[in-house]
Amino acid sequence: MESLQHLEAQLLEALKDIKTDAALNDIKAQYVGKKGHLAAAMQTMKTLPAEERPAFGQAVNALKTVLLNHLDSHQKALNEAAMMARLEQEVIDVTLPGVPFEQGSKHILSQIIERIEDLFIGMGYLIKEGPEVESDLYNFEKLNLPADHPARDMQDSFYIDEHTLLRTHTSPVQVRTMLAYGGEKPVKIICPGKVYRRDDDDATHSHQFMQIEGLVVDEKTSMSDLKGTLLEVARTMFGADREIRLRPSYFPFTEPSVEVDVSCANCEGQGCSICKQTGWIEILGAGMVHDNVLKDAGYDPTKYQGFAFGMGVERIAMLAYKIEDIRHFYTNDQRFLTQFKDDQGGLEE
Ligand code: 2U9
Repeated sequence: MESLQHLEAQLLEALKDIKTDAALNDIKAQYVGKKGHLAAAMQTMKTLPAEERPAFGQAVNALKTVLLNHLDSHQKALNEAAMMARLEQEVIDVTLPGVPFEQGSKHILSQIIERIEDLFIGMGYLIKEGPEVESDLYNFEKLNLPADHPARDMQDSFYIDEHTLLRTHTSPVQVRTMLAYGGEKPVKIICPGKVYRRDDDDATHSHQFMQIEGLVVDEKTSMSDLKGTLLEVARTMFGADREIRLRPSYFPFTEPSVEVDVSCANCEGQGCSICKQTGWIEILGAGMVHDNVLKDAGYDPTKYQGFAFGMGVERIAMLAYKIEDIRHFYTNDQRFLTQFKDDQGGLEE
């Protein structure tokens, strides 16, 4: 009985040094296992006089419960310590600054093209694209520019072979569309895309640039339809208060032809350095489609009329955002590009 009483104290003393599950399992075996101290105590019971055995048996059982409780508490303490150690190792400092996430934005030329596309989609136009490597047939011949026309000079275009060149405008897309429509269906399209001209690059010229051209062919199409349409373009790009004026001009593929000015948003028409004191800025060219062009694309000019227009996207962007050098669009300087977040805002500031 006396040695039984010491067992609890012994166990508590031993547990003080137990830091691992394995060591705890050893101790558990030593005390409450089949060959442990309690089992040995039970063995000694046989040597006791019969009247002492029940009390001894009860004492052993009670002690077993007490020892198991101590072992269990220690196990819980070990588990808790292990969890705390893990938490400490996996600690996240929520006060540390985050890793910056740089969000890109659309190129300013793409933004302008999409804005003009949206305008024309709203007016029922289709967007058409075509090849950048073209035949002289679609790029010149079908646009009323015959073989001896000065605009077809080898010096002015990038020829690939005698009859193949990089397109100098997106007009061949309109020609292809008219031919595909077979001279019967009305046409209402805009054609955005890259074009190429043999120019020396400088602040206002580039051998490659973006154009948007438009073409409407129908049975009652007039110059006033053209003017109303171009007024929408001017107001979309330069602000709701803008006015336009048309000046006579010449293009081989339109007759009559006009150049289109927008009233200067900078000085409200008073005259400033941006509009060279005139109050007006040239933004595009346009006209009624030449009879020869309608005919060559299969449309009967006594039945159909058409209007067409063309604009350089870089020029529009330079005017709208006061960009002074066309080469900024192509050199991918982040300091330039990041100024134009796609917010639809800047153009009408
Ligand atoms: C077809 C019939 C007619 C397209 C047109 C212009 C006037 C024009 C220039 C603006 C600045 C080119 O980028 S720019 O240098 N374009 O002035 N373009 S009418 O006329 C067409 C096109 C296709 C079948």
